[in-house]
Amino acid sequence: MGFVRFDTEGAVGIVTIDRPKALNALNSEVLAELDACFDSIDTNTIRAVILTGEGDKSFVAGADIGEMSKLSPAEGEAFGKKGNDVFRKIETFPVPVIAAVNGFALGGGCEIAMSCDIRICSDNAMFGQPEVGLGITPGFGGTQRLARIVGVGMAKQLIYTARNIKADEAFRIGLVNAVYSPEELMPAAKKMAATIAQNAPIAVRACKKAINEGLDAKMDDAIVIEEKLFGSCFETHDQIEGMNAFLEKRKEKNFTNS
Ligand code: DAK
Repeated sequence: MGFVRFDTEGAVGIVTIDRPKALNALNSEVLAELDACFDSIDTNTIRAVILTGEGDKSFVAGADIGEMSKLSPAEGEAFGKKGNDVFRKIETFPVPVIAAVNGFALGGGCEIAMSCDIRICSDNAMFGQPEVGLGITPGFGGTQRLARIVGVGMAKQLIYTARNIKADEAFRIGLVNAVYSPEELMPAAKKMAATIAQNAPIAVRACKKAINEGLDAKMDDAIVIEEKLFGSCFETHDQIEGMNAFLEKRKEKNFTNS
């Protein structure tokens, strides 16, 4: 792959968008490679994924404006679908995905970060949905996910004004969970991913599914989604191992995702 790298550290996978000359902007090739990369991840061995951008300046500076500028309405819709399919794949990926936002996260960059489970960033990060200034709407789920993450009023303000915000404001409004110096960002992301990876994968996956699917459901239905996933954990190896470890006062646990 030319624009997307995949590395592993133990049970943690690291996906790096590697197109620094264009500040990691998302063109069709990057989107296709991201799609193939997530498809190729072995979720039996990888228990948490970090998504980041190459270089110290930009996470993803948006969809590729050069490529988009020449699209017809039908091509624009197809480009939007290509992005949305990849972003939805990340959002529903069986294991948690942490966005380590190391600089600009504008337009499609903010949107891909929002399709991840958790966002942390460096103190030079900048977020925004500048699309209305380019004569388009956010097209990779920004109108939907931003409102769900930071609330309707704040999402509308950010989208209608096309104003970029810095890391401290992104933290204040809940768009990111924590802010680090650029040097501390990846170690922090790896530490968080490793902490997730040491828990029972079967349970972590069920939690992701319960939260995601429950958010789209009415509370009465959402509770049933949780009940069913809770029930599905019982008599698994990992439930027996986790509870036996507690009862035997044992720190080491051998979770197998089974
Ligand atoms: N696309 C293509 N190239 C980009 C780019 C982008 N989004 N962002 C930066 N680059 C390229 C620049 O053109 C430049 O290339 P060269 O000229 O060196 O060849 C190189 O990266 C370095 O950028 P700058 O020289 O501009 O660097 P600066 O530090 O001066 O400025 C910046 C950094 C991030 C402030 C600036 O580059 C900038 O404003 N970039 C554009 C940010 C932006 O507006 N992003 C949002 C794009 S809109 C849809 C589907 C998707 C979308 C919408 C609809 N449907 C089909 C419905 C998504 C839309 C977006 O993401």
